[in-house]
Amino acid sequence: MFGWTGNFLQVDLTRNKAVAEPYDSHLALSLIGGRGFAAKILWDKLTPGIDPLSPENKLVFAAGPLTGLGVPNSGKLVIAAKSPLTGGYGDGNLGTSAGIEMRKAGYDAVIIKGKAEKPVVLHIKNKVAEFVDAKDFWGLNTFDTENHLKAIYGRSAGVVSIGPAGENLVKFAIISSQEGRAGGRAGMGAVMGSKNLKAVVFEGFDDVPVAYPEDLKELNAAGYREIMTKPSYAFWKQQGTMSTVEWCQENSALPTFNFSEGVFEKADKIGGFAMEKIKVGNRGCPNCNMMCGNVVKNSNRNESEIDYENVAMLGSNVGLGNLRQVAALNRLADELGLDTISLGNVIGFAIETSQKKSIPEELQWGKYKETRDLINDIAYRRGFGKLLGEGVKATAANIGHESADWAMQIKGLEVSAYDCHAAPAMALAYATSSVGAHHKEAWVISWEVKFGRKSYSEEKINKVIEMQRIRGGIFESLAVCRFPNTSLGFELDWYTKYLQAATGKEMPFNALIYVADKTLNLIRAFWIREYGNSWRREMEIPPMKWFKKPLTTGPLKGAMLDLAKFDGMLKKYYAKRGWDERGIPRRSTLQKLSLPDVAKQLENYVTMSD
Ligand code: PTT
Ligand code: SF4
Repeated sequence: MFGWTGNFLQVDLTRNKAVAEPYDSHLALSLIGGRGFAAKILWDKLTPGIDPLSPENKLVFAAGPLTGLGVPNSGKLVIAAKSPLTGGYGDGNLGTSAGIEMRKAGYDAVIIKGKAEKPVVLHIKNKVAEFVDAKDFWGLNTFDTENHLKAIYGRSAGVVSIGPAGENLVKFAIISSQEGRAGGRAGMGAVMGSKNLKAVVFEGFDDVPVAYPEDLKELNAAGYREIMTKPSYAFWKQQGTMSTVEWCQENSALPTFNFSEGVFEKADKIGGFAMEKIKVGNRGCPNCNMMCGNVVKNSNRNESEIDYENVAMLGSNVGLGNLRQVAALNRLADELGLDTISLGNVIGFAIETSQKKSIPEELQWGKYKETRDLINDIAYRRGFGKLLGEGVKATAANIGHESADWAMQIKGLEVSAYDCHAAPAMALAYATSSVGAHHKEAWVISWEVKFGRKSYSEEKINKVIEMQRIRGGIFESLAVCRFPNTSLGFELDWYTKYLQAATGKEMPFNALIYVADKTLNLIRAFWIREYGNSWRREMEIPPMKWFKKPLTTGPLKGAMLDLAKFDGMLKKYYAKRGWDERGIPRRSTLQKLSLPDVAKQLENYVTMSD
């Protein structure tokens, strides 16, 4: 095989064993890699119904056929497992040299099961895996862990690690790399912590076999050049995702006061231009010439790498309008290994619940020190932070008082940073995302703003599906960053050329769409297998706040979603997907996608339609 190494590595932490598992070209061609491989591995190897924080869970690191080959923006790695936050499929996409080193070590994916008796670091150096005592690392934050490990193994080693949040099994703990890259919103860091696995160090020295190495080299150089010619390239390097603050403010979509409003009176203090004033550099993933991580000086006089989501969720959503302070909270979350999106949600929820006097804790909007202390309490599971560390859905269930209405989550995952009072298509994208309310698969809101916000039309459903296929299917399975395409307009046909040069196989765009549908249906089947007949459409209805409490300020004052219309839209979306009215794939759909065995197995867990 060219482009793929043809090997997975199976690691059992209980037995201190690591065994290579070859796989065939059929699997490579039918699911490509990254998310496709992760979904298939979890479907095949994970026992349904297991506790996500038990040794039975499988943590998968999966790269794609372009990883490690110098392709533009290909320094990404998919991390997946059954999510402790949602009980369904969870994954994240992390920018790290760890994926590149993993491939050079000879593996397209590493699958980790079991639980180490004592904390360990897994060190994979080419074909050899060793289990290193982590007593000197356990308790360290993610920055110190990685730096210490690089001092031992060298700066070129690829390291992923967890912080105290992952060790303490906070349900939205992430896995971190390179001081500012974070992945696995749905609690992948907690899964790693439950296995007593502090970090994985990858070192590889072999070349991945490539079908047409000279062609690939030329294409890579041409791709980097082409990216630099894109009209928005210069501004992207200036602000990265941060210009979204101003855009959301203009369009009443900036999450404010726990998604109660879409505009924030101090938005200009936390936006892209405010960021430029405190910016000291750019950072990012390997193999990227459009580095989007904005490095700024924070209020603790050290550096933070900030993105839009982090700033909106730890800024406007908790009422904080001081960017240096927001950046300091961002750095704290990175060090502790907490997902900033879920974190901003649980804090916003806690403040709103306190203001409504539904809890004894007294919390206020926009208080830096109070928020910082709460973040530490969440990571170390102290006081009220212990409950908040379970995620907003579980916290609301514990508190009661109708607080589920303002617990901003879908399928258990806290919503990303776009207010949807006036964005039905974006709400649909959240509702049907493969991991819970994440924007990664269909950032449809910018298209929706141009198209018209009020309608619940078929065009909107089609657009969500199109985006999910490209972003959630193709880019996640290639395990390549989507930003060159989605933010700068780097054309999709580059990727079919890269694939051909790397693998020698012609994979036209239509074939990639088929793989995308297959992957997304496999993930859907995973969720349904876990939930069985308790799965229902209501699980994909967004939080009631967006339907019951209109915006009270800004140009779209009075706007809110319509429940009956949204439900109708969701049903139509299911029909277009070939799913029944509950959102369960029909037998015929799975058969069309060459997943007859999945259909057969699913029948043991849920009543299916033809
Ligand atoms: C992603 C989610 C995002 S999406 C952001 S900002 W974004 C938050 N970043 C966090 C962070 O930082 N620190 C922290 N402690 N928690 C954080 N949680 C949030 O995590 C990320 C970039 C970004 S920045 C985005 S949109 C794009 N995402 C891609 C994707 O999903 N797939 C893909 N093929 N390409 C992508 N390119 C872009 O990558 P999750 P990263 Mg992340 C500090 O993983 O679980 O999906 O959560 O990986 O290396 O940091 O790159 O405005
Ligand atoms: Fe990473 Fe940003 Fe470059 Fe994408 S554009 S590869 S997220 S640094």
